[in-house]
Amino acid sequence: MRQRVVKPAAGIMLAQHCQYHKPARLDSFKKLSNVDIEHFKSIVPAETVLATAAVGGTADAIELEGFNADWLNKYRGNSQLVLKPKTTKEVSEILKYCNEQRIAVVPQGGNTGLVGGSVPVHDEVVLSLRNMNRVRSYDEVSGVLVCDAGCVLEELDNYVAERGHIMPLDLGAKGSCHIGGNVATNAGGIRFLRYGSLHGSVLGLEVVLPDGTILDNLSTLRKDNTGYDLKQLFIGSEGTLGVITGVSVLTPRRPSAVNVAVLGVPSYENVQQAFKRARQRCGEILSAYEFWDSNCMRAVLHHQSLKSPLEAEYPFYVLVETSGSEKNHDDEKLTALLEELLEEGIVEDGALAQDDTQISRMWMMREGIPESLGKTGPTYKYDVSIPIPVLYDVVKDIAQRLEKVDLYKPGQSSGPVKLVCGYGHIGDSNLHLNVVAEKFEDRVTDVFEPYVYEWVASHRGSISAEHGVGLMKRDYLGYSKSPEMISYMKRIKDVFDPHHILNPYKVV
Ligand code: FAD
Ligand code: 2HG
Ligand code: ZN
Repeated sequence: MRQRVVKPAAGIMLAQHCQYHKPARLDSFKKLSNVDIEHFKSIVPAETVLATAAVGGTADAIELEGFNADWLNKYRGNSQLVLKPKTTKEVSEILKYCNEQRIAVVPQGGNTGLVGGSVPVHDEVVLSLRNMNRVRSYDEVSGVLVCDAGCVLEELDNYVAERGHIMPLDLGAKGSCHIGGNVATNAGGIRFLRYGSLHGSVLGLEVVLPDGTILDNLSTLRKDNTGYDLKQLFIGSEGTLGVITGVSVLTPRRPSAVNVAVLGVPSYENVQQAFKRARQRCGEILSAYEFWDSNCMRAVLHHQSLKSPLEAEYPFYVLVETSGSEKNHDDEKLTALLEELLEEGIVEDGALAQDDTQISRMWMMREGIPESLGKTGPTYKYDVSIPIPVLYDVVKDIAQRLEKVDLYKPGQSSGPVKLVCGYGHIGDSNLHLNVVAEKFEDRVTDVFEPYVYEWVASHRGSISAEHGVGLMKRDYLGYSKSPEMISYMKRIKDVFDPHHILNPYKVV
């Protein structure tokens, strides 16, 4: 079982968090008073109301710290009130009141989001779903799970594993993130290659709208063509249209045979060739194809207690996973693939996991990258979709731009920029470009913002493959969406949230 995902060292970064454009507080939002706190205490259990003295409560500001600061310690709000309702009805009453009173609200799941979407910008009320964490039903025949939005992904995966099934998504933050947060961000992760997007796996949602209306669309049906599929609008809406309180999701049969190999690859060109070959040779049992570069590998080996399964260092590493039901058959296929790749020089070394412990160590190597980079220093993160042939070019390009202006010296772990690296779900054309700096500062940011977004747009990519827009990319949405599309997005926002109380300042 994986542990809750660890936040990078907060102490180092707290002083530096505010290096981002913070929009001004909108005067149209009410400032909370003790009258509001008393009202909330009358509609939800008092112990689920966490209010500071500034608004008539008794909580210490430090108790609200974990709700005000994001995982990266980059974005920080100043909320004086956290509400942790236990039922959908309570969520409905909270929102109805906030809507009437024009009180701004930020829905929060596990707070593992990476784009500043999950924390307040100013004094918005934090509506945490963490107390809504029950499985509502599970159908072992169809594999349909219906649960509260605040269930932790890993706990759900354990729950369905006991019944022979698997959650259709998995990510490094699984020990902390909620299924509601996953749906709200349309999270991708490491099982995307095999099971696809949540737009396909989520069968129904229960959503509370800002005016308190409960939209019960908690269908368990795979097929339903009765007009507009409203739930799709909430998948990836990042808490701006409604609060997701219940989720119905299709869980596939858990594969009984899983094999993992890590490969040492001499060039990015060869990473692509090996992918092509893996698809040819493994076909339907190929379940993940992840890559990372040598800078990531050094960081992960330094910060996690892991040893590389390969003898030497390589420019690139690939993790290949197969999942099937015939152990011997799958073993043969992966072994044959490895032999072929080695013989043809496409890869220079490869290690095949011999047991479950080795499998999980190999995965820790890949999934431990964000945490390891966070321990190295404050990290700028770009999560982009780019056609595979040019996917790694942007990493090289950014490194060169930083070198040119003397902000980065590759191989030296000090300086304004310590590390530029690339990794990600290459099988899904999804690159994570990370730049680890000494601190978040304008002279560094200006080198690659908006340059990265221009670069991505020029290749018809997406400025967010999986983490979403949040506050971070709000002003850059135009690089991936046309003015007409943005205008329709705004109109949809107006329909569901006419007073814009839900997650203000984010997305559109
Ligand atoms: P939060 O961070 O709390 O919120 C995220 C957004 O969703 C916010 O805008 C918030 O307002 C909204 N929201 C949350 N809950 C609700 C709700 N119930 N109703 C309405 N809106 C809501 N992401 C990937 O896609 N793939 C990865 O592989 C991946 N790996 C990660 C690895 C690490 C180590 C970390 C720290 C993050 C990773 N992420 C990844 C990003 C993050 O974990 C996902 O975006 C995740 O889905 C967020 O879930 P959460 O419960 O933490 O949501
Ligand atoms: C991953 O794939 C996550 O590990 C996080 O999406 C990526 O931190 C990042 O940039
Ligand atoms: Zn990712």
